[in-house]
Amino acid sequence: MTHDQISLWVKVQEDKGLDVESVKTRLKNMVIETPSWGYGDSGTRFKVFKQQGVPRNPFEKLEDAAEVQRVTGVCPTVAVHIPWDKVEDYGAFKKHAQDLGLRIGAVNPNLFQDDDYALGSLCNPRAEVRQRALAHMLECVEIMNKVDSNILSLWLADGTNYPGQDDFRKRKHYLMDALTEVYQALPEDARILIEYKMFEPAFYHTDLADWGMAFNYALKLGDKAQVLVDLGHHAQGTNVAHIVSTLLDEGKLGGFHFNNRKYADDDLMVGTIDPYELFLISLELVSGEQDPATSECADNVSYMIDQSHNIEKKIPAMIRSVMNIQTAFAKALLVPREELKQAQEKGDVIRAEFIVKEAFETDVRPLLAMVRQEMGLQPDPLKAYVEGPYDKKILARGIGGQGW
Ligand code: PSV
Ligand code: MN
Repeated sequence: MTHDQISLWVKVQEDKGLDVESVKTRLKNMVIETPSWGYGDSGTRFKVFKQQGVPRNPFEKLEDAAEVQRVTGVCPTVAVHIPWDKVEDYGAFKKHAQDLGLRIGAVNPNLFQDDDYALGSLCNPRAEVRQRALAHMLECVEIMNKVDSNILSLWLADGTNYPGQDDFRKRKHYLMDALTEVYQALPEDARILIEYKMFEPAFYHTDLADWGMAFNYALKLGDKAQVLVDLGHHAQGTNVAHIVSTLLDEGKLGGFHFNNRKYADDDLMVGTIDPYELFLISLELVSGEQDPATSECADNVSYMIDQSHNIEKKIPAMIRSVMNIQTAFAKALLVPREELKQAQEKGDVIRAEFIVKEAFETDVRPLLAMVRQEMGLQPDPLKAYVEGPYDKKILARGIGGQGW
């Protein structure tokens, strides 16, 4: 991207009335959290594929995350998953993150990989299993204290496979009781984000099936409980942007798990299958930030990536996802809100749709190149990674890194 191309882009946008400086500032302030599990080996239900150079322990996962941060500049935090990232000394773990210029982000409990959880964890019909799951959640709260995390991220894999298998309402009460205890144990300034998922691993029902159910628990628990939207967890055709907007308006949008899907919870790289959906979601987020009625909630939304890179290389995949989020967000920032508002109020459907689409179709590469250069980065993070030494250096780790 030449200097002239960038200057021309700025001129065209300024002529259209865009405040390029504030758009740049917003982009520079983005924070996108990457998941420790996105650096490890993963696969499908059928096979975990092993790649050479994958981290062998949680410390090395942080090192990979630091590499993503080095080239993107917007990924200073890393989500961890317990027990996958269980370590002896969390002080040393936190220090390792700090030394790499990172912080620990959300702590994710694991309520799905224990033999005891076949019939559920917090909603299991057996009291001793529920108790065990609750103890694990409380252990994660303890870890939050040790690593200075302020988000407990809950994905509940609980559900049933067959009609009649268990009592929906009983399970609902078990969950409420457990979440109440966890909520009370949360650190002072921390939040619990409740993730919903329509199906899988359970197929008849899941105990937290949709945003309405997650919202209901969050509402009853209190201000420190909010909803987490994972882009792969809805029925085909669901209008996720509308869900985002509703949650924002209610002050209950806590965070995202960005990824992309074609069919179900595919955990593909963000923005690869449906970039327009990602843009429309970004539009709601930007609109939420710019409206004083919703800005407090919007400003605290945690942008996290949740992916499993099965066939692609982990670090470049993560970089691509970050870039795709930035692209969608940059386009959303271009929408002339006042003009859009006027078109909406006049009922000018054609104009309103055009305004939105035009922003989506605008090439924001010059803008992002400029932002990155001003942040002291290379304009193309992927190229910076590929040309750097890290990709080769990690090969020495060999095959057989940590996976699920
Ligand atoms: C499984 O669906 C899942 O992808 C959930 O989205 C969680 O957030 C993630 O795994 C980590 O447990
Ligand atoms: Mn998720």
